[in-house]
Amino acid sequence: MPMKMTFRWYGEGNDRIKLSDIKQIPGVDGIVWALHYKMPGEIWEIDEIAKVKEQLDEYGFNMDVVESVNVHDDIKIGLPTRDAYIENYKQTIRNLSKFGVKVICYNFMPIFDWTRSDLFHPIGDGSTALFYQKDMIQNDYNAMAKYILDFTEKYNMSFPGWEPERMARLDELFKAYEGIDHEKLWANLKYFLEAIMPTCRECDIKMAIHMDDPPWDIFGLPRLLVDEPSIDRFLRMVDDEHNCLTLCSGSLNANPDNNVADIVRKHVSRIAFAHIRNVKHFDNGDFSEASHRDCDGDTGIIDILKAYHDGGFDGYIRPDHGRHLWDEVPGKVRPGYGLYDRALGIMYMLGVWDTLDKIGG
Ligand code: DNO
Repeated sequence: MPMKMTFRWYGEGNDRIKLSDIKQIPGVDGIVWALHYKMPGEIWEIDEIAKVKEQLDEYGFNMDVVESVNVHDDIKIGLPTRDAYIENYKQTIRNLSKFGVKVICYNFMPIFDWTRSDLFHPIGDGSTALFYQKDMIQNDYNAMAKYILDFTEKYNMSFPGWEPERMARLDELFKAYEGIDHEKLWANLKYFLEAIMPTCRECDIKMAIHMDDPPWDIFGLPRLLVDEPSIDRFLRMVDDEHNCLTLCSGSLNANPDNNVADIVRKHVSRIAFAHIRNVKHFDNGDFSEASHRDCDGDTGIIDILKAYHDGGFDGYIRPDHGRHLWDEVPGKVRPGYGLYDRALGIMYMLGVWDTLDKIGG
């Protein structure tokens, strides 16, 4: 069983889930972690990383994958100040490598990370899930940001990529991105990657870009990693084994035209990190997240796992957003990141994987 199962954890005091709970989920060797209190552009210091290592060591988890070393807006916009932030990023890479980190998951989405219109949408079985109502995410970015920020404030939590300090100056940020079209954003991504690749090689760390979620432009902001041709372009643009993907099945498949299994078959050697999430589509373009079970959504989870298996995938994998089950009500759970449905997702994924191992596919 070459692929390495992981579980995302938001850190002590920042996640109600305990490492001792995660330890009881079969097959999990590594924790996907981050210093969530860091602002984009800040250096992650050795002593801060060491603290997390100590916590993970106590349970025998590896810290090979970091998720959300966020890229400063000045780098995405291509301002002259970007070089200083890139130097900081390189220092963070060096510091992480001292602890054996192998993969950094990041994104290059302007202003917003993942975007949803309802964080606790009832899906008919008593549970709730993240939901995207297309007509609500068209023009009014302030209304959408307010919905998310009211939530984080009410329940005293922060989401990576939704730092209140950045969100407080949204109009200013939108102004700064004026004139940044797809081609400029591609050029700025290339500049960033070419600048950090030598450090990645030296430290043997793979940069694994997360797909844009949802995979289309929102609020007039360009989004790049949206489909197979854009992924092809990205990998060709910086053709280095340290320039990799976090292939997020649910982000891509929010567009039903994207066939994630085909993309896995084509690029398995450049996928450092697999996010497995299932999505259910509605005719009007809305989508809901679903359990990991293949038939509960439209993403083709079994085909995707089989594509990884056939390709001899030996990278890291994790269940992505789950539903909120049982006592996981607002305030008691991070949206999409409860314990139960992600644990069920792991059992489903391992069930498929072990079967393929044992009887072949
Ligand atoms: C969604 C996550 C993303 C991801 C970032 C990485 O839940 O998969 O927010 O962590 O885009 O930078």
